[in-house]
Amino acid sequence: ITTHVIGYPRLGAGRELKWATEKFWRQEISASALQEVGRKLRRRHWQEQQDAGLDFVTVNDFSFYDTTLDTALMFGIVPKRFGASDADRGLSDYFSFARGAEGREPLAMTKWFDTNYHYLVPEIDDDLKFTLHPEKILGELEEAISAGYRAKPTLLGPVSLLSLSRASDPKHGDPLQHLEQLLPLYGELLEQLSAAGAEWIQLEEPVLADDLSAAQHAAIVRTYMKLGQHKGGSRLLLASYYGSVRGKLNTLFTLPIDGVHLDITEQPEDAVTAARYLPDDKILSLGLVQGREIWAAKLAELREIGEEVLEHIDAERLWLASSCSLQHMPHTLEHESELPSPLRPWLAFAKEKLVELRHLSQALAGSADEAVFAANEEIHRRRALTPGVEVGSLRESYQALDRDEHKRRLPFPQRIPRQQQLLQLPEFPTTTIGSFPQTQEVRSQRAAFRRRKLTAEQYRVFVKDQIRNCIRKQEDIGLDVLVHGEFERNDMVEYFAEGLKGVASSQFGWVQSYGTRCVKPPIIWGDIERPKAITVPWISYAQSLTNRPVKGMLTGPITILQWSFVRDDLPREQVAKQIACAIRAEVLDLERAGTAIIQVDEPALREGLPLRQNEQAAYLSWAADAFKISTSAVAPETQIHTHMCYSEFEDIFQTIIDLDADVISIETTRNRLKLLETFRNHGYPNQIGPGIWDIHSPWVPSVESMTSLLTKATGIIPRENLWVNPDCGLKTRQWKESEASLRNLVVAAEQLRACTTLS
Ligand code: THG
Ligand code: ZN
Repeated sequence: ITTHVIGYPRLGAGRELKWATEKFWRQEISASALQEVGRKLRRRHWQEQQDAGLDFVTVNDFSFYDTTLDTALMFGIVPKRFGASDADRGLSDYFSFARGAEGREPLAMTKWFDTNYHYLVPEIDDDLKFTLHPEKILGELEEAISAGYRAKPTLLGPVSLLSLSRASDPKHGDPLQHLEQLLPLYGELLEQLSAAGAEWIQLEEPVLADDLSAAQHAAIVRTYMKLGQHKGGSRLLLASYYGSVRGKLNTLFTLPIDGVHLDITEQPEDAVTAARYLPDDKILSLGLVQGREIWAAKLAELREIGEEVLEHIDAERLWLASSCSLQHMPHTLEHESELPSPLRPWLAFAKEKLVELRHLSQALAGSADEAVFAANEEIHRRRALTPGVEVGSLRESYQALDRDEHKRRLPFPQRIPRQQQLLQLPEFPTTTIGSFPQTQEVRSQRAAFRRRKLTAEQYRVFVKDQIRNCIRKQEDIGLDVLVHGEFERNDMVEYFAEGLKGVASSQFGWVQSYGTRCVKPPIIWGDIERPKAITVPWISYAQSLTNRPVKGMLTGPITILQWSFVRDDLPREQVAKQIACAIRAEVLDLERAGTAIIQVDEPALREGLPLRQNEQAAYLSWAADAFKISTSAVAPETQIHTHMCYSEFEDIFQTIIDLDADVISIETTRNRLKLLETFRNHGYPNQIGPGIWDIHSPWVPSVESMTSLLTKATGIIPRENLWVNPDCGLKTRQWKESEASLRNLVVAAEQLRACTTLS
């Protein structure tokens, strides 16, 4: 029984690649020094795979930024603005695709399937001539082979590569039309890998788990019929992941490839089906160890699946693997010393998953370490009984809530006049999204507090100082609805997680989000309880400084869920509702403390949408419920705001209406006012704050640019429903440009108010 992983985390357990890359960007180290860090990390990660007893190490899962970018460059997919495609680009050129350079926009970045990883979108010019640049993959293969590893190179397959790309000119539509031009280069690459000694080559086609279009389906068949002729002495493993391939096994099994990798974590019954029909000339790679969850495997269950599979195929044709690349989880538990004690044995990060694979393969080969299996069973038995995992009193209150408390007491048309009577806001009220610049000082004071160099009291005094300045500044600028500025928060999800029971934080559990940027997702392991108010002291303090309304600022339940590792012993829907109950309590505490406007942000609502259409309606329904549980307990006089930044709203529009927030602020500056038209066309009934300042750019928008956008907005949305705000938080901006921009924004709102004839 052969063992391998689809891919391994690449930044290093201490995020070494991040630190080195950022040093290179600041010109503190040379390109060759950065290359050396890359080499050492690859070597170390292969050694970890070998030490754990895997039969293959995976090669070319390494990247200095993103493997989709690497694959695009391998085939010369470079838009014209970057100049002629050139075989040996240096590292600086490489990073310019990701980060832009003088006069050159970077490639777009977007979410990678339904993970929290983001990839760079290859851009295909209409007249692009593909060219082969295999140096990276060949170099890494040579590196591994010469170091004595049994190396399995991997790369993204052509159908997924093209499906994830976009045409530079949108009129030229479907990038799949380039398949015929691209295939010969993939063929040539396979021949070169084969000549370089690759025993197996892994081609990744994650699109296989999507709802394939007829064209994609045909492209898969066409591609592998053709590539099967170019593999030389190598063998081809076609890898699917992020879900079941469902009805596509028949197709895959007729292709001239040598093995199929299936992610069976979603539908374990796929394993036996596949084994039963597996043609004699193929191997089956069973992705049974969770590649993107951090929970220790239930070894007995997986062993049983393996045993059933072995009733249909010989051990030589069975491979065991992670379901997908392990890049979506932290590197190792080894350095964690502050996890709550019962939690630790429940977890397995990437390095620990390798050991799970070894134990499974040994067991299936008849030499199980039974003590390990017994201990694993005991851990899972005890986990269910651990205090905090299931809290009876909480479960009862969640159940009780499920019935009828999802709705505001009055409909919007009756709420809004009451709110207005209380708030007395002018037409076109001005506000911001929540955060103000996190200066170096704010970051370093928080770091000092975390390292216990600052007492809690000293830190509190510091944050209050920041809040006071921020309120003064906003009053001076003339904004109508103020915010406290969020100086006490690091990452918004981590911040709330720290205030909740049933949620743990790791110390080093970083996961790559994109490039060198990482997140440290909280670990939701038990029933969620909010022992005391989280934000109320800060908001109350801010409100005590001014007569203008200060918004309470909260992160919504779906975003907290989406950006955490979630327990695997309760449906996500129920975890979402538990978080919602905690937010609901916080909302009520804020209201009790006199907060008239409470904003509950859901930037991740859209990204939680399942890939497959038949799962989408159920998700949208419970996601909307969770938001409504969070926000519906308040009096009709209390105004609920929400904010969403990524503007692919089309397919979730009814849900946005269903949220029934009194005011929604959205990003509209980049796609002009198209989004507002969408809101109008769907008959959006409540108030809207279209972002009129693109905070992602450092430019200060002029008054005219903003009045122009607002004037156009009044042609689409009734003026009494419009708010005036930037399109996102100001956390990453500087104070100087923020202040100048907000002053212009206030003037723009005043001009609109003065101009009563416009409509
Ligand atoms: N928070 C969380 N998840 C997220 C986002 C978030 N996922 C989606 C999206 N936003 C990802 N975007 C980013 C943007 C910036 C950073 C990470 C993800 C970032 N990270 C710092 C770094 O890697 O240096 C670490 C931050 C820290 O030290 O806390 O800048 O907003 N949860
Ligand atoms: Zn935003």
